[in-house]
Amino acid sequence: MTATLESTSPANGDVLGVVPEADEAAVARAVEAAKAAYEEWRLVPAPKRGEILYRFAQVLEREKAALTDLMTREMGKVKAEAGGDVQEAIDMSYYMAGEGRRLWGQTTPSELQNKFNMSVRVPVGVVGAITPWNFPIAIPSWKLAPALVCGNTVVLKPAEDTPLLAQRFVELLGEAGLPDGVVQIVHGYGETAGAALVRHPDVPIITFTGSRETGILVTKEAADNLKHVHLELGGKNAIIVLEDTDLELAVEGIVWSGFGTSGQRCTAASRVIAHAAVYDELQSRLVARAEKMRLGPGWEDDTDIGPVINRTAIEKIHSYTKIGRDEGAKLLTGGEVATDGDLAKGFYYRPTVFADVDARMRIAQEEIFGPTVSLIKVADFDEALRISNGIKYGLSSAIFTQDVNKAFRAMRDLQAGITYINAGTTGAEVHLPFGGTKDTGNGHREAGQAALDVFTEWKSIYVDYSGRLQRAQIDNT
Ligand code: UN1
Repeated sequence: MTATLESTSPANGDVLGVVPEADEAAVARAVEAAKAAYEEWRLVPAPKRGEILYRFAQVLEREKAALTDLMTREMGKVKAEAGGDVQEAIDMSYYMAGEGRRLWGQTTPSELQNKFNMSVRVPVGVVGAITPWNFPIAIPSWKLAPALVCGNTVVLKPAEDTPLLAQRFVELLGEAGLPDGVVQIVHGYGETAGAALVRHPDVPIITFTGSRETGILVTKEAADNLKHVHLELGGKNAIIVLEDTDLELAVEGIVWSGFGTSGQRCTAASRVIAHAAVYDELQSRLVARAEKMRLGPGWEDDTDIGPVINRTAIEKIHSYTKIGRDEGAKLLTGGEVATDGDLAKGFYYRPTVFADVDARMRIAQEEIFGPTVSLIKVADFDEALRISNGIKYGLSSAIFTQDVNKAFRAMRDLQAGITYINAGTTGAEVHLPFGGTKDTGNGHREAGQAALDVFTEWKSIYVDYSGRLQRAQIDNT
């Protein structure tokens, strides 16, 4: 009997479907099929590959409502955010479709007469893509759209919590005209299916979004085969609020980035660094807003916060509430699992705000991946910058201020891959590079033009039309 994986809703425990679970042999078969498909796919002209992505974007638009609904059930985020997740995939697919007619390289003069030099992008081969559950449609598109337009084939190992959405994603690629074999999907856990993919010698490149700890494991496993490894890992992103700012706007930004997707974004704002002059007022406004938020299933219109993904997640989030209290932070609101009525059937955590947080506390240093925001009071702008940077991650950052000088200093000095001025830490657009510094990654970026660098190798080509052997760097006269 083949093993299976059940998809259940974090909102109420409903069983949504069942998919086959891949063991090492199944992963090997998927890789073999993707490897066979590669020989033809890499020769399909890039504009034609792009046209398939264009059609895929159209298919996603057609399916947006159905995918949005499924996402509220399988992953749990609220309707508006689920629609946004699908929209990111639509945007990315249209964007990368256009790359089919660009994929620019360079031409440059030669040192020698009658010689032509250029560089072109070539695909890498079979891409192993390991994707998380928090953006179950958007993140597969961030990886697959550029990988495919560049001429790679893909084995996708989606998160075990959201297999049905990933399955739909791959089916729709087929509907858009992607030839059989070009994308393979394998379901399963990181320790089994994921590890088999990372170790497989015929997969020269792994792209992974997930935790810092797993990213390190992936890097180690991939090292023996000298694979390319592209990592998008955690964040401990801060919003700085200076004394000159529009406080209501800042609160809006904190609510959206701190509690949106129940805090389960790697770009989520889990720290707020506020100037002492506005700290008390900010604190009371934020608590008032948090306490008004309605928890519930994502598909209900008046839900503000959906469930978190599973039992392990809610236990981890709750353990940080205890850690925060033990460390001496002041719990202002939330800090508990919500169990009233039907909420008891799912994994709902109340939006949580800690005040009097010292920047060195664990709740201010470690990624919680839940609706928990820590408030840190500072005396001035320099201290705010120092604290914002004083973590091991470097994904997103934000500052609310009307002072243009400080805004420009923040743009320069915040150690992060993304900086927002007068907005929260979330909301990246697909045509700019996405990723972070320090332990958030390993120097690569996805999205934007930067994604092409992940999914291609540069090849330099020299064409000598002089009719004689010219030797670069050697005196020919
Ligand atoms: C993630 O949390 O892994 O900028 C990605 C944002 C989204 C993407 C987040 N567009 O918040």
